[in-house]
Amino acid sequence: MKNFQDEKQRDLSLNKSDGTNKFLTTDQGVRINDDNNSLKAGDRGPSLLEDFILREKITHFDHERIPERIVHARGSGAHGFFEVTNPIPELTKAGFLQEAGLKTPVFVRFSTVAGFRGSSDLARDVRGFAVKFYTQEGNYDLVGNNIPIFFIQDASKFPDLVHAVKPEPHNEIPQAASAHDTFWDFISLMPESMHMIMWAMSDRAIPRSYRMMEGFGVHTFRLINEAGESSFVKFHWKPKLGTHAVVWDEALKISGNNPDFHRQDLWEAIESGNFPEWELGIQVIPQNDEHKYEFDLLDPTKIVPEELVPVTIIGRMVLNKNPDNFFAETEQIAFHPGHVVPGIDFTNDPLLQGRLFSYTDTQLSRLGSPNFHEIPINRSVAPVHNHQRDGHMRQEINKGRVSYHPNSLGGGCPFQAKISEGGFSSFNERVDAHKVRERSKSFADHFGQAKLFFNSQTPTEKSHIVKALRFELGKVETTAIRIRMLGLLSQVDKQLAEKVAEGLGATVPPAPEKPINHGVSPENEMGNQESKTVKSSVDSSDSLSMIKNPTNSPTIATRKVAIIAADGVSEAAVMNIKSALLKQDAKGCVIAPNLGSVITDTGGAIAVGFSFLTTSSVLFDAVYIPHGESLNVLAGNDDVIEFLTDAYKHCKVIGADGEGINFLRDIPFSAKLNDNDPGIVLTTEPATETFAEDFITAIANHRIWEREENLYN
Ligand code: HDE
Repeated sequence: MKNFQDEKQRDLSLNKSDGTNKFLTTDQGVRINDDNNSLKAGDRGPSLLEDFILREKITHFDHERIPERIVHARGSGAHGFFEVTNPIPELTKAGFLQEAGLKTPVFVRFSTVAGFRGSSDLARDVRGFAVKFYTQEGNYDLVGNNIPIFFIQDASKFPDLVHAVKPEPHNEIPQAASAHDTFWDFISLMPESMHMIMWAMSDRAIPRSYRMMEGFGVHTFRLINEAGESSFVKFHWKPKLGTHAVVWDEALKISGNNPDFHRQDLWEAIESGNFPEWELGIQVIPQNDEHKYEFDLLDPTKIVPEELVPVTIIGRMVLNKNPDNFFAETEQIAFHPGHVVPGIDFTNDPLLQGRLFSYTDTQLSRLGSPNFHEIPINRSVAPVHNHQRDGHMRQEINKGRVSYHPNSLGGGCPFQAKISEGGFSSFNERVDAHKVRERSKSFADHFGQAKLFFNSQTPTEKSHIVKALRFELGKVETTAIRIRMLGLLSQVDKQLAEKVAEGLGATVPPAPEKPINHGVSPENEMGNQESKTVKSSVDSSDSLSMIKNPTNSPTIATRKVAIIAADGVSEAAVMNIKSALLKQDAKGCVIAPNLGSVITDTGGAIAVGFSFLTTSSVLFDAVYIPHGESLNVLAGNDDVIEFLTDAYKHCKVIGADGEGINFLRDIPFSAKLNDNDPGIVLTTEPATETFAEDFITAIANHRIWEREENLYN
């Protein structure tokens, strides 16, 4: 079997350049003799207009920036491959899904939605999860998110949603945050957003890592087989490392300490050979089951519960190469849900239909030309021949006098492909209807699946949702908006609304306020539809909970552990933990009052990774306090107390041995320490394998939620 895994890298190599051992030149290839001084009339005189070297350099610099994406501006990407594990020829004729073991190159870009390009990775937000497959039949883009549904049902509301969540237009505040009046004003008037709000207020919106989040195609798509038969499909990416989040207070602190937290995490994992991996799963709904469920498959605010249609794994994706140049690859990549290949097609989901227009349109202003497909990262590895011509920055030199079809002068070339030759043909769907501006009645359930999601959460997760809503609505200044939101929340779950209300010092309104008209029909206050609740046929779904999620795998690979040290630290203890962590592909990093190295109890020197000034507890997954004279040096140190207190508060595992145990008991939070806390791993016998094993097992459980105040106990 021919594998195409490296094909895109070969293609990109045509455009790569490396200045090592080369002369410095102008853009025209002229060697530069002095790059430090402009040409002047005398060494103290004015600069001369004829200085083409200066003019070229400054002009290029002046035009270096392109508009950032209106949404998903901040992102990070990587190269990799997709490998078929379970081919599905009976469902689709897409070539890249036909044979087990077949590998197709991919580029993936993860992103936040609301923040500007320079904002923090840790905003409470949906994450984009966009995958470009460079297939032999052309580019296929699966442009999804880490949440399987969306805020709105119709594309016409997207500009409103984005205007509402972006910084407010009069003062451009707040950056990368939904916790402000305009967002919640809009949401409180859009009951269809309630299911998505449950997800966005859950810990899904503050992932621990891009490598630890699920991805979803969101819309229902179609698969088309060789016989032209269609099935509906939902796409799922399941991370090998499980789905994990940070806690909100931690997210806020990470934003200050390292706004590039996710970007760096992805970069470092790939550089160190710990390649992030996901499985691709599909939920397949036969064409004849289109109307079988209590929700509409075309409604992007609904999931298909896995209890009704299980997810079948068909392949895996591995990210194994960082970009060489952020701008050329991550910034210039142009995704489009309309980039499909034969065997994959759209449905009439009205949100998807609007997206099919938007993505080319936005590239025209962002990348500046209809030739954006020629930019190396966007270039298809399948041959491209057509009669599209000219335009800004055209790269291709089309030969011959013919640029139209049909033609006889060019022998009819390039010629159309029959379907049997791989020509794309749309699904032969029958459409027979009146032209209307209406929302389907089957979209009117705005609360059924919001309830399903909330009911599926563990008490810890429910408690986090309440706290997130208290935070977000607490930042809203207009009381009426808060109250309107409480009314909507009470339709999801009474207790949820009451607990949020308690934090806001408000009361839940007895009857939810009727949302004002958001449609076009003046005779109906709700626009074209009455908001109603349809009971989900599934009461609770484990796959919706991160804590119960079966994809959680007990591994500590790539996790970071802080080892608190100073001069006099036990060398055996530090080395024992370091090597035990390394065996699990995790990393132990020594943190000390100063950089350089610490002198150990045996007179050796251990390199310090960070000082307390240059790092923070929130950048680590666990903390270890080795014994030794170092503890006397560190006793009473405010930085150490803060470091450990944050680790404790953020439910992280803390390990200590020997006198380290007493050291821990002197930290103020120890008064709250529960003897049964599984995240406090202590031993009087330092540097043993058993201790390292216990410590590692505890870290693999991610967080010790029992420590938190739980509003649902
Ligand atoms: Fe997007 N979206 N979107 N979106 N979207 C863009 O395209 C848009 C939606 C998603 O890393 C833009 O190139 C409309 C849903 C991702 O480059 C723009 C609507 C989902 C990315 C655009 C939606 C997404 C984008 C901005 C409602 C999940 C980043 C820059 C009709 C399935 C891709 C760009 C990357 C980017 C429009 C809704 C995912 C403006 C009109 C639903 C992951 O074209």
